[in-house]
Amino acid sequence: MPLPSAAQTVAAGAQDAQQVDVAVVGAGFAGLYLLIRLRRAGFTAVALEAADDVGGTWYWNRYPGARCDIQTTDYSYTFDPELESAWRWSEKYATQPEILRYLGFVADRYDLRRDIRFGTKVQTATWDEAAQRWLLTTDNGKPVSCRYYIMASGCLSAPKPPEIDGVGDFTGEIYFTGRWPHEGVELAGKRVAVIGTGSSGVQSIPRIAEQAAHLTVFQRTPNFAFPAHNGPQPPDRVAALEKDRADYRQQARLSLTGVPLERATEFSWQLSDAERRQRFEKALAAGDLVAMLSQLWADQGGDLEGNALAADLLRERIHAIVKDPETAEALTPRDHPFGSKRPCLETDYYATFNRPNVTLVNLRQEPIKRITASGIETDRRIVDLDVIVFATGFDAMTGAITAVHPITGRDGKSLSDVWAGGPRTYLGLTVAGFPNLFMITGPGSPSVFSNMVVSIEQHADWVVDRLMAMREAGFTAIEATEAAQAGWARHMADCSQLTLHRLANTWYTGANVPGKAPGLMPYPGGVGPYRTICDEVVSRGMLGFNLSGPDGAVQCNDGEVVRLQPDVRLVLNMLAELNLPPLESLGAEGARSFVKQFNATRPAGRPVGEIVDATLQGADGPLPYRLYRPSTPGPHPIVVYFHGGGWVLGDEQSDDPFCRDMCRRSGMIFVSVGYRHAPEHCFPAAAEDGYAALRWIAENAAELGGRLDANGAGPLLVAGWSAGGNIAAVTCQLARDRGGPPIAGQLLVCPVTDCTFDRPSYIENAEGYFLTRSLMDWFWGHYCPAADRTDPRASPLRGKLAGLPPAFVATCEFDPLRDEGIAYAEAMAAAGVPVEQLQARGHFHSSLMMVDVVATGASGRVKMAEALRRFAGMAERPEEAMPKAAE
Ligand code: NA7
Repeated sequence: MPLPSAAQTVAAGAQDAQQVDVAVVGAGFAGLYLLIRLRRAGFTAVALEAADDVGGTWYWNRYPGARCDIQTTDYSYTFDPELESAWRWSEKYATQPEILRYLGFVADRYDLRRDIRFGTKVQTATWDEAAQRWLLTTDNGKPVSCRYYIMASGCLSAPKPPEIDGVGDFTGEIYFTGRWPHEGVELAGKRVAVIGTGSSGVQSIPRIAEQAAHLTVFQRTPNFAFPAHNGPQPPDRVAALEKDRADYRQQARLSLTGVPLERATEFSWQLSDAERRQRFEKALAAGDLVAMLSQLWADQGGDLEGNALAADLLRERIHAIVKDPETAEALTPRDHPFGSKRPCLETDYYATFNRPNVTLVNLRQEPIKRITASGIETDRRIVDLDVIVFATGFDAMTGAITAVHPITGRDGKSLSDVWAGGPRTYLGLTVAGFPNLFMITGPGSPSVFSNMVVSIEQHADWVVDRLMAMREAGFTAIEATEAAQAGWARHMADCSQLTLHRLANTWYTGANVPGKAPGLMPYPGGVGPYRTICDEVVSRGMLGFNLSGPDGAVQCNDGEVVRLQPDVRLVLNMLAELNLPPLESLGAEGARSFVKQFNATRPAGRPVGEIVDATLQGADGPLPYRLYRPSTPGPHPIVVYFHGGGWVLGDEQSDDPFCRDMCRRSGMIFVSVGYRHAPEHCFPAAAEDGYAALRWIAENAAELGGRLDANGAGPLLVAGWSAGGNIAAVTCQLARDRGGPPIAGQLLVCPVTDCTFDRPSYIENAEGYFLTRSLMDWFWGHYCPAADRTDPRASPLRGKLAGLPPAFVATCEFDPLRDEGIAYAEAMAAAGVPVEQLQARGHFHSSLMMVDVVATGASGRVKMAEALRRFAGMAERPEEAMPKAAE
């Protein structure tokens, strides 16, 4: 007899199943809110919860000292103002019992328990393609047949196995912080070990030390921790909330972390030591994770140098508290940037190590060999114990979803298999191949990088709103497309470039679980941007989703929701919000003063060795220039630099941050030339000034600090951006044709190389990304009469290209000038010129110039600096030029 097919088995199982529209796993913050929303939207729903009561993470994590570490003002539901006034938190950081009471209060207030099956674990979840429903089998009671299946199972709910030999041999008591006994644990008079110093360890260690006869802490990696200063809710935070509750909550929703705190805008190098210390002390006094992670200086999160300044201050504090220097040093994190691993809020944590009944064992020096019947044996000692507490963490993000039960999607695909190489999701909410399955705060969503409650509400709202819209439109199935999912993975990777998370082994990246595929799992782009992206998916016709219904109804608007680099997206959104008139409508003077004002708002460039403002001899009189000298000992090669601005705007100072950055990275002198502008000085004034400036700089190289070779001439290079790239390219052609001086290399960044507007990049990007077709038309109109535009001094692509210096050509994807830049690179290569290209994905015309604003452009500048050094015959980058930012 043939075996029944999977579909037949599912169909048979469905017959006696509990039938609901939606099944939810979990009755924590997410599950409870989902039930409220689903019920209000008129869906039948059931929540399946393994525990005997509501609470989720707060049901299980009952260890001594367990508290939230986002302030309770913010760690609360916000969907119902009446609920907000009905509940008062007693502390700034509530204890686990109080949070559990809160969730119980919510469950009662909205009468949720009647829709929750407690003590029930889902054992399998299988998509029934024919019925377009999920069938869930459980370990307790009927299976469940549902149209939609929502995992609200939390990010940190699958405890990690201890991974230490001999656990089973231990004859004393063993506890996990994440599964702490409800009746509590008697520790008085006992010899206790805590393994692990993450948040759970840091919170529980001081409390356990107060009770135990002796506490031995086994630490593998020290964490950054700073005081919680718990107590009553801070009056200023409460006042800010009460002043305008709706506005406060809205600010939280639009913020990066889900907590409405202003982020620091000044960079570390703009502050004195004393100012930095003052900011640090203020954040320390605030006792707030988000404040310490975002209010010191703008470069603390994404730049190693800026980060190290914060880390040093935190390290100093540990040594000030802990009396034994060896213990203090062992507790001092030195192997990861601050914030790259989840920092902890502490109450008496460091002081606890001054107690006579507390010992720290540094597992980096003496790893655990095994657990024995009587205790723990390391390389150096045997510690006899009555109790071992594992504070060793969780199989985070994915563990809660895949380890719970097999999930089988379309065509029998297993979610564990699909995620074998790391989680793949669209928006962290859905997975291609798994129709009608949603995750709340899943991998790929802001989740643990945010105030979870804010993220949970956003997710639940988005999902339930979608289900309502589908019901309205007659669709019964929704599934992410592969293209959208792949795009999301790219966007995640782009966002993670802006952080330092890749430099730490953490549960954020799966590194805490042996064998787990590495990769940053939470979405690092911030809750506000994330929310706008989710909304954009909807406003663009459910972009990246396949919707289907009975009778063959189908809708699929496939595509990637974010193709821009994340910081480019923010910059462009910000510019769009300013609703500026087009530059070309301001007239040349108006546009110039706008650019001046705009540039004044940029972060000041980083310090270089020296800056000199002086004049040089142009084609028809003196021209101003600004020289940037590296702080490394000279002489240095010189780069003659031409700024951007369409031959009309800008000056020798307008690309200041770029010149500073490139001077530091390349270890070369940059001389930014103030060539003459149109319409006062039309073609070929700028081009001729470019060549004249090159000659003058070559002749005066020694005085400028330039390196000279045996022939008395050092490597001289040219570079330029946009119209300046045009001048740089033309200068190379003129130098070749007019007898020098020799040029060692040319760096052309988004250069204008041709006068036609018919390449695809002009069409695709005609309107969108600040530099528009109309603006280019205006620039050309000012600079060059139509009859002259094909002159190679205006359109170098039309000139002879053989014999030009080696080139590095950078182009940006969302730039009208993209294709002519690529065409120039290809044409030079075809003419035998050594050419390197950078085609910057997700960037716009100004990206590579916006130093410290578009941080994702830094990796491009690293490549440019390397190319310049190669052109100049310099092999190694000097220390100062090493990338310090997020590349
Ligand atoms: P964490 O933050 O993952 O901390 C676990 C700790 O346990 C951490 O110090 C680990 O060291 C340590 N650990 C894990 N496995 C071992 C083994 N095998 N041997 C020795 N030490 C080990 O979990 P928490 O429960 O503290 O906090 C989780 C989150 O909950 C927290 O971040 C907040 O978001 C709330 P490692 O660092 O891996 O070297």
